[in-house]
Amino acid sequence: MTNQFPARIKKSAENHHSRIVLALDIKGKEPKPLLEKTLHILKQTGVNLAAVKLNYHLLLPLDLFNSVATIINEAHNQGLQAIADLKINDISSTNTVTASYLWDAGFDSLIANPFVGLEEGLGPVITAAHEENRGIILLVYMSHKGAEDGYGLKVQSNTHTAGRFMEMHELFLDRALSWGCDGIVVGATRPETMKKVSSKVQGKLLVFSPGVGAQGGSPRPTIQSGADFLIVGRSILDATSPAQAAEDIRRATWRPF
Ligand code: BMP
Repeated sequence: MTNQFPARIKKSAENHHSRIVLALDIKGKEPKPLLEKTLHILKQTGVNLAAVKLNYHLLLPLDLFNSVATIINEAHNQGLQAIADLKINDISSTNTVTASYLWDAGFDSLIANPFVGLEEGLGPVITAAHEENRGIILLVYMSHKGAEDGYGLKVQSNTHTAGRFMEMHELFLDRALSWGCDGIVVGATRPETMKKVSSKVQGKLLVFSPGVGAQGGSPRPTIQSGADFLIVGRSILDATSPAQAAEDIRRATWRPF
């Protein structure tokens, strides 16, 4: 079966004229008010979004098959895709169990770390995801300052680059392409990298970009540099009116595919 995640998220984007993935990074230790607050934000902002992303903020305190599934269900009812952001990063027997729980809860895609490699790492997860019609998004260059300490390292891959030195993020981009992934994450705080990546990707992968607003990146230039989607958390969640903030970013950044 062909994996339809890229087509589904583009359709959600077209339906809402939105390039926004809302990071539902809502804090709270009591599960019931946390769920209520999340659903409230989702109802207020959903019409301005293409997708939602759920991180440890919700996946640790909430019950996966109950509250998390309810949030995903609400997102789907609003025509939005749901991305699980656990940045999975382990051996394949663990990764595949993690992924199968996430698919059972209803997620459409997950974010993974290419550092662990393909064989006995992410390979079986990518295969299983595509069999289940779900997407895999790989980290290529994260948005925070210290990302340079990892993604900016110069490496020599004997299997991949014929002895040439390249930066880790270039290797990760090649992995995302050759492993048949669906999308990548590149920080909005790295406009030059974004331009290089998008010229190489040329529509073969969706480019998701976190780091606008609170982390210093700018929404419109990030889309103009080639990002397909902006991952936005605090600029919307902490605004006086999350609905208005989402609408403002949506209007400033919408363009058709
Ligand atoms: P904010 O807009 O509040 O900075 O949130 C960004 C979101 O994207 C967070 O959920 C964070 O974990 C995630 N993220 C990121 O900020 N940088 C990356 O490189 C990768 C991420 O997933």
